[in-house]
Amino acid sequence: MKNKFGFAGILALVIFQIGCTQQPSTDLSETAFIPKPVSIDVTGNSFELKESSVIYYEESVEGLQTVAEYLALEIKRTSGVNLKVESTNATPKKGVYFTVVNEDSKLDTEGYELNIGKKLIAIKAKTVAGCFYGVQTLLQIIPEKLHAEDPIEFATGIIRDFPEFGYRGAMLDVSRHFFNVEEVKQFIDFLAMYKMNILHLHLSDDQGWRIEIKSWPKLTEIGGSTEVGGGTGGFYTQEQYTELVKYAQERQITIIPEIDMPGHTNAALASYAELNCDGKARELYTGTEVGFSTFCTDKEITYQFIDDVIRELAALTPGPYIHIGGDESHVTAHDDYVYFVNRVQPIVLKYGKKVIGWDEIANAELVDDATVQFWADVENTTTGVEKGARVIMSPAARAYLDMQYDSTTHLGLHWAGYIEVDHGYTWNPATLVPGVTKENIIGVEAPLWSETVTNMDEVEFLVFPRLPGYAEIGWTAPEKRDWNEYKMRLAKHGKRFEDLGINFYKSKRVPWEE
Ligand code: NGO
Repeated sequence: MKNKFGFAGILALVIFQIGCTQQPSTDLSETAFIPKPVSIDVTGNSFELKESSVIYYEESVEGLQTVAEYLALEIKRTSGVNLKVESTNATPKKGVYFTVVNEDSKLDTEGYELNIGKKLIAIKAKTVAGCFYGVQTLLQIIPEKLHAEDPIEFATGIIRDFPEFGYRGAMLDVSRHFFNVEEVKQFIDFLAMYKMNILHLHLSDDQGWRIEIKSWPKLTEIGGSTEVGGGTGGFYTQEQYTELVKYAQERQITIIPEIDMPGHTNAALASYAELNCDGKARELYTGTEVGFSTFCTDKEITYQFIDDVIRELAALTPGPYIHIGGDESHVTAHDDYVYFVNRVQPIVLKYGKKVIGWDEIANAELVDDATVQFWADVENTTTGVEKGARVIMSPAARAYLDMQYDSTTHLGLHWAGYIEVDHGYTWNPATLVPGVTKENIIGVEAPLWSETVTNMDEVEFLVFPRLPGYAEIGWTAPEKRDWNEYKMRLAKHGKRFEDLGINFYKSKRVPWEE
């Protein structure tokens, strides 16, 4: 019998059906992963997470429970579903399973394999960090916000993945404008979503000293009391700072504290008269000029002070690095600058940490294991490499999150140029600076300076959507990156930003999905 709707009718009905029901994708390669994974094998089925599903983690692996619980919390946040988390000593048949293996030589220390089967999602890695990145990949498969009636479905397949660079970071300047503990935690969450593993905190500058130093209390009492524009400023107590360090650690992020010196030190110079060559305390400063302040490099008290600060800071820092700044010391004589940096580096080593400094520190003798952070001066950076230093790539003209997108977006500065989303993405750290190659580079960092940024809404506008691009530059090999392909993936993250309540810049160069 002939169907009364005819062929066209059936076709219309089918199209209507597809349009109405949200068909889950069974093609894992359709997911807009950022950063782009190394390999995706599609197996064409789907896995459904149910209320009864259990998240298992391999017993007796330190830190793995935290990762399993993180996944449970994220599932709860996005879908409202409360999943059980349990340890096990055998591979389960269904649910989600985390395991840390030694034998898979192809997985690098931070790599992972995410195997989504019809009944079991298995995440294995050599380290807990690898498992955490597997979670971030998994979370990108489901929408940011699910309705109670929506199934939590994942297309099946196998993703094997590892990063290009071991150092993938962003910096937050909490000195020019202060950001409190909750705000910094939010920033940490942004980094975690995109598998970044470093948060560099710029803790001191002319306008504010933001970390409690118990042996020099006036640093925060006086030096922390204001900020750009004359607001009330603020600082972290050592307990609060420790809380931040732990919050970051749980997300596989290392905090690198920076005390900028010998320039950019007006807040300290206002707190203690004896740190000035003339013995007179400076006025607090709430403007945005740079390069006018300096520690007194030929007074012994200066080095006693720095020893105390670094001793206390090192005790709060489980990570390997302390950043000593060193940029724009325009009123320190060259020889004094070199003498100063030569004296400060051994103090960092004495307290068991490695030195990082802005590219200017390459003018001094560099201690073993020193790292220079390239931001502006190519010659400084190549000098650093010649002296055996490793390099962090933070080119201002490409990677500064505080540069304006274009002349019509008002937040930010433009001394290094405008950085539209494509301009921030289309560069290769290993070829940008002649004489600085992949072997010299430990990774990429995108700094957010806060002269113009006063609250999280403004932070978000400058950070998104550029941050995912810097995360991808750090994670994905350059031959696998292409702007025209990336922008399509980024476009799909717009909905995610909206669901997270992120105030992002809707660049016209990205075909955002409605
Ligand atoms: C420069 C300067 C900072 C400014 C920033 C603004 C470095 C390393 N020192 O970068 O003090 O805040 O530019 O973009």
